[in-house]
Amino acid sequence: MKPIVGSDLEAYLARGREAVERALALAVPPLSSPPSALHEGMRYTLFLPGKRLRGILVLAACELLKGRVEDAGPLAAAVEMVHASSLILDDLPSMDDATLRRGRPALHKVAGEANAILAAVALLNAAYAAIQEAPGLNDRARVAATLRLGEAIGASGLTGGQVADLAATGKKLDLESLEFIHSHKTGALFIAAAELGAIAAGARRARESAPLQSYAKNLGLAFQITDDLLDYSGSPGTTGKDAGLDRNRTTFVNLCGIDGARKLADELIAASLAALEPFGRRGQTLAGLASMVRDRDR
Ligand code: GRG
Repeated sequence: MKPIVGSDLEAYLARGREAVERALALAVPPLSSPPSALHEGMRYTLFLPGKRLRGILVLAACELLKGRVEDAGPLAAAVEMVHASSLILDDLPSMDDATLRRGRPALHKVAGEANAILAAVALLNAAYAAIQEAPGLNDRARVAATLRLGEAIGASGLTGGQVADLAATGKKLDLESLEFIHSHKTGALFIAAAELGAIAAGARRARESAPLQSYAKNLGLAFQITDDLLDYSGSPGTTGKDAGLDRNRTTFVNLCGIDGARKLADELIAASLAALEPFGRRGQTLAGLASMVRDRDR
């Protein structure tokens, strides 16, 4: 599978980011709604510059399965709202105790902990509302998207992964336990993003969405490994996040070494590309996203 590369990839990602921003602007409740402090909090992290990778994945998966990209917009917005909610919660003093997010102070630093928690909860609800109000989806698709996103957020996804991660703080883990944590904490939302794109395209048969799930599963874990590599060697000026927050945790870098982690990420990216083979040339854009994850510096 040959990915789109260079300026074609850059242009594709820029168009994807713009489409996700437009969908978010439509989906997020108006700033004029009371109470203004809550609505400002909901927008703060959400509209700081993120890569929008998960939202782009929703749109690209829909496009791959010949759906209408505009039908997938509200689902891309829902996934990005869930992602922003998870970042706000993850940054709290009781979790990662991070000070910096997307290049700016974390929400709890500017709005206080209580307001940050409430903004995160309200973003989750806005995500579900976006699915219910999606104009291009039938009821069956809305139910499927709601269920899949709920699974990804809950005990068998982000929340379960986060609890396992917090419980492991200060402990030495083996590779299997580390993969369990991150396939839930990070990977689950990548898989849900690809599945929501497939749902927007009207895919019902496992034959269509199973390769996408396999692509997203491998991509999500590779993304986490590159995140660990950037936590180790990236600079806050480029990543927009605190560096070295992982020093009390087992990471792919301190477990496998830099070269070992790099090799594992490359293998997972190769597996994600292989999963796209059934789609032929149409898989080029998702292959491009995978190469971006492999080579990213932020
Ligand atoms: C109820 C939504 C919810 C979550 C509760 C807090 C929590 C459980 C889970 C934390 C999940 C989390 C933040 C995982 C880390 C994933 C990760 C590597 C994030 C960085 O993503 P990027 O680099 O960020 O794509 P941008 O800013 O570019 O979007």
